[in-house]
Amino acid sequence: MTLTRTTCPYCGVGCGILAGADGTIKGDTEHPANFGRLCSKGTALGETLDLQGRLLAPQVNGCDANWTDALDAVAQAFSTAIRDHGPDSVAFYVSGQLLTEDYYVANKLMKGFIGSANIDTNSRLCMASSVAGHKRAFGTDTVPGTYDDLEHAELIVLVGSNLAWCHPVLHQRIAAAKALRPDMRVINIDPRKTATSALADTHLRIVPDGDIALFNGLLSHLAQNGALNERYLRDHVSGAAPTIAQAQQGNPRDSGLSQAELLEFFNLWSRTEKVVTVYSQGVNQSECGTDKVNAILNCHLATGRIGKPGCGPFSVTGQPNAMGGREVGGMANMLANHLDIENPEHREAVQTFWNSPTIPTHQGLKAVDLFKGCADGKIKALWIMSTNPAVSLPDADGVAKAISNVPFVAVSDIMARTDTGDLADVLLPATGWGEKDGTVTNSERRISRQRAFLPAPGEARPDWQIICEVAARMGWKDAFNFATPADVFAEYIASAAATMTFGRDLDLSIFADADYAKLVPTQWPRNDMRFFADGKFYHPDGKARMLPISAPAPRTKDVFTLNTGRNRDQWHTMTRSGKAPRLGAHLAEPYVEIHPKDAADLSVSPDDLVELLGPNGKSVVRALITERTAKGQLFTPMHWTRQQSSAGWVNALAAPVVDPVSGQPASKTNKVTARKFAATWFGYAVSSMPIRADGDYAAVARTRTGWQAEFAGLHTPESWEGFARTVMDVEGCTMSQVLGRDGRYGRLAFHDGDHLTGVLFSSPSPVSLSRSYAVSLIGTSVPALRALAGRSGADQPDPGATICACLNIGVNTLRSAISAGANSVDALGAATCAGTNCGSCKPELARLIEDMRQPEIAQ
Ligand SMILES: Nc1nc2c(c(=O)[nH]1)N[C@H]1C(S)=C(S)[C@@H](COP(=O)(O)OP(=O)(O)OC[C@H]3O[C@@H](n4cnc5c(=O)[nH]c(N)nc54)[C@H](O)[C@@H]3O)O[C@H]1N2
Ligand SMILES: Nc1nc2c(c(=O)[nH]1)N[C@H]1C(S)=C(S)[C@@H](COP(=O)(O)OP(=O)(O)OC[C@H]3O[C@@H](n4cnc5c(=O)[nH]c(N)nc54)[C@H](O)[C@@H]3O)O[C@H]1N2
Ligand code: SF4
Ligand SMILES: [Mo]
Repeated sequence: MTLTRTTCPYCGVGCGILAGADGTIKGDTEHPANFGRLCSKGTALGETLDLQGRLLAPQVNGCDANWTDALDAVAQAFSTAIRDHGPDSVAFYVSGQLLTEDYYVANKLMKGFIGSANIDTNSRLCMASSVAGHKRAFGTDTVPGTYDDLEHAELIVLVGSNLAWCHPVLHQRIAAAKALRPDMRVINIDPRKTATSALADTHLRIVPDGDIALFNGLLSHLAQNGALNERYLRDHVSGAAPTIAQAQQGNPRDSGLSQAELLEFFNLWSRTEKVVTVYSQGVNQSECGTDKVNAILNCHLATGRIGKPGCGPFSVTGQPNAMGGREVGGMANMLANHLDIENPEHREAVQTFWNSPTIPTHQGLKAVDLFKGCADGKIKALWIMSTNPAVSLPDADGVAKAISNVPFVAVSDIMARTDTGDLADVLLPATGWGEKDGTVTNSERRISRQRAFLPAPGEARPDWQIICEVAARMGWKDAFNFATPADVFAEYIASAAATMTFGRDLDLSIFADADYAKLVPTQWPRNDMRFFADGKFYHPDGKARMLPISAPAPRTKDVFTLNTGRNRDQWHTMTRSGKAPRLGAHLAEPYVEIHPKDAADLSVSPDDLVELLGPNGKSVVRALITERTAKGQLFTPMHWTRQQSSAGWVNALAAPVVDPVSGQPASKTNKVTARKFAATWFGYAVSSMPIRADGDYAAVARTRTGWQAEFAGLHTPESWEGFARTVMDVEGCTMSQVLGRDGRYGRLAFHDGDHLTGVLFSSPSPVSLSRSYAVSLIGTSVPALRALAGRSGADQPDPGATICACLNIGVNTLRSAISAGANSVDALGAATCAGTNCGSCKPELARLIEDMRQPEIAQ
């Protein structure tokens, strides 16, 4: 089997992968991001490559169409809107999951040819505050850090980052470095205790948005204790005095930490030269996200701890090409190549290079405003590519309505059914990972190739090609006459060279003569060059800027603060990761982490459902009672959509509150109320066929034998058979059932010939039976009565929810091994093999051991 060298399509770590057409996936030992390591999501990529559910042909108004008709429809709708209402009446909403080549042509088409800056991206929900903070401090959006710095640091501060789940290979690299150098310190700053906290020496549980109070406190401590780098400040930084004065006005206790915790942190930071501060969405996704970024940068600038090995601020990117999108300028407030729309010289240089008829003179609509523009009727034609805004934007139901309000909507996706695709007039089938060629830039500015190792399925085409086809039909054939992604890449590199006269950081000259086919992972500007090593920044005076920042007023506590984020084994709206049975088995339902005292106040017991109510919508999710979340705070994952759940998409609850500087939504601090969901019945179904997510509460997940679903409702269905037939495809199957006398209990089994194809269990209380055992019965010739008994036979111990996704090891198996004396992660690995493949579950193994030592849930 030939293996192709490519790059993982998930997170911004950008791991190298060797992939084969038979689904073989191996970590690339030669890739400098991962040196052969992979996490659970990367390892399971082979299970996501099947064509089930794929969009294989264009669709116009819900019917299969040919490419000519579909592309004509898009070009015509856009051209007509521009003719009748001007260029600002159209918009593209794109994604950090597009490849650089796709991004480059989309940006070129919108800004240089349509003449509007209405192209924004899901990076607005992700990296916008970091971009804005970098620009304010450095004069440009430069990420100075490298992964190597993490391994050479003496102190790593993880702020608002669940690295163990979201950048698992970086987490593994830090864990390995710490094992070699036990003196290395790791501090985790997060209102919630996470899997990442297990790696940390100290978890600082700040209040939500307590970061500024904390870092202002640190700055003022550094100033008070003679720990500033006066020389560095004099030569390379402006704004120090007013910034320090402002910081001294604040009260670090507003961070929610005790005096002792503060002092310990301040002293450790102050005396440790090599500090890397890693930050992510707990910083960016906030009403004061940009200010949080600058509060962190202020401390690094004040001590000159930047531009040197083993130290510096490090904003880790989420998506595989979040960085590439920033580089090409695919955001509504950027031009191209890190240049500014407002600068006439920049505009002229870009327009000249593109030889384009026009160039926008003002910024376009940022994501949240863009969808407001759709709701208001300002946007007449919208094209969404490689993102699922009807799920991922705040006020998701309002956004879905806004999209429906646009007269013409095109969606490019790889899947036939997504919550956003369901609203499109034209669906354009894109080739997905493994089928397309291009480049991505990871968190440390390293550009790597994604290479195809599978044929394009059906009629799918690469995104860059679809965009160029539309551009040609709109009259700009010559400017979009690219034959291959290598041609697009070459033009992009040339465009960066043509605009280098402005002395910006984006120097891609190392790629000028690159052989695209053989391109090896390469950092810009050069593998051995460190940004800011010479103390030169990109403001006109060559200095960096410290910015006076004030902390937000402490929050009122009348409602719950709903924090949202990610699970270890799912990727965003689950269109790909949701296909892998072993990933679905980790956490199979949408849930809310709730503190035991809050649960008690709401009379919520384990396994109950909780209804969350926000200003614009509500959601129903399973209770996960835990002290990991603080009292008054809740946490819910962002992954569930209308496709797999009936009430689990959490952004329905969110108000579109944004950071005023960056326009990034504050996804971590939604204001909600909560109550017990008064279910009168609960159900659990397994089937070899897809199950529909119908009813007041439903959550469907893949299993290794098909699908499973959890159900609950406010009104008990009149007939369990009727309900089973609504949600499962059991036409033509024989049915066996056991019903309770009052109709409140039901157990139904459906056989196709001898084979069990579906089972439904229902009862007035949460259904307690071994899920993994029920799953194992599907497709077997188990007799109905045995299937309906629902208990795991003595010869079939129930392994419980999967913790180790690679080797399929469940929580019950692990608990037994811990009870039998396996009291360390290594011992547990030796006893059960858990954690011995990719290692992504090691933090959870550690947590499990800790939990069993000291019961976590207070009674
Ligand atoms: N498994 C998995 N990995 C992923 C992704 C995925 O979908 N699944 N997505 C990728 C993408 S696009 C992104 S952007 C990254 C995101 O990666 P992360 O930012 O690490 O992940 P999140 O879970 O969004 O949030 C991180 C943490 O911020 C904390 N937090 C909330 N409020 C605050 C606060 O006020 N201050 C501080 N200091 N912390 C706070 C949350 O409790 C949470 O633990 O992950 C990437 N990796
Ligand atoms: N509440 C809450 N909301 C959040 C966040 C949060 O922490 N909390 N995080 C935010 C962040 S950081 C992010 S990055 C966003 C992510 O949110 P989205 O970008 O909306 O989520 P994805 O599921 O990654 O959507 C990608 C889509 O592109 C499709 N796709 C995959 N490959 C290709 C391809 O090659 N071509 C095309 N055309 N399509 C493809 C997929 O099938 C899928 O439909 O969510 C944001 N929303
Ligand atoms: S850490 Fe995991 S998800 Fe991220 S790039 Fe590496 S293998 Fe992919
Ligand atoms: Mo993201």
